[in-house]
Amino acid sequence: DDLVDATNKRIKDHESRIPLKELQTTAKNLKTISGFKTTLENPGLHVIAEIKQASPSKGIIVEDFPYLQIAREYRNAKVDAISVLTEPHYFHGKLTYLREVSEHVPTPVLRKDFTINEYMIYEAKANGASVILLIVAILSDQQLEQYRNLAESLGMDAIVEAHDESEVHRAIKSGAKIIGINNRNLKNFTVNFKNSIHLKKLIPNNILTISESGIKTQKDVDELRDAGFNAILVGETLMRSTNKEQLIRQFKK
Ligand code: IGP
Repeated sequence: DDLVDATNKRIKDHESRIPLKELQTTAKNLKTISGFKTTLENPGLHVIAEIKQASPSKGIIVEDFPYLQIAREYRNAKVDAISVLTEPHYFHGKLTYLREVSEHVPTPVLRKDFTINEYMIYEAKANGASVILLIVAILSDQQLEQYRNLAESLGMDAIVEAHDESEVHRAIKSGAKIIGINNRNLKNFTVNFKNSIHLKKLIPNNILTISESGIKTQKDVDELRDAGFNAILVGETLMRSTNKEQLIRQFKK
């Protein structure tokens, strides 16, 4: 709830600086990479690598934050997408990180933020995003469907994020084409793959699935691959790694 309140305040500030009309024009004219969903449809476990400096559960993760260099390392390791945090208060993110990363590497970029209105969707596209995140816990059924349709009409894909059984059902009902299961319990920050592996079974095979958060070891990755996930989203483990390329190549095997 704090996060949603903070997001509301932040977006109000942006709206007064960049009017919706202006953003819509930029969003419609900007060429971004499409085909994230098509990539996930290929066989194998895909990797989405995240760029973030901090998180609510860990605080500052890395002091040094050369985000463009990290983006290039991810790209060299041939990740399937790069997730960029744009939320400023809890994750120390910035919209400019999203825009610059999208300008520097030819890899689809996910805007990782708490999308709560249409303004943020145009803003994502106008800053180079190929994919947005829609979190079931903070949106109504109507918003989930409407926001996904808007994203798709702008040539983006939407990851619909769930972390319990009822949220998975709502994600499916909303017509999600890609569902992200968050392994992290947002109330106590514990991570549980078993939960994610159980929830995966509730999702029809025509919907693509991503396992998100708390992925550390090769064993974690193998377990998620065996469970049939199409992709994993890895943040902290990669941010802390001194050889990101090698770690990603290993995960992909
Ligand atoms: C990455 P981790 O534990 O590998 O750093 O997690 C990602 O899943 C996490 O950042 C995340 C997130 C979110 C962040 C998942 N859902 C929603 C912000 C908003």
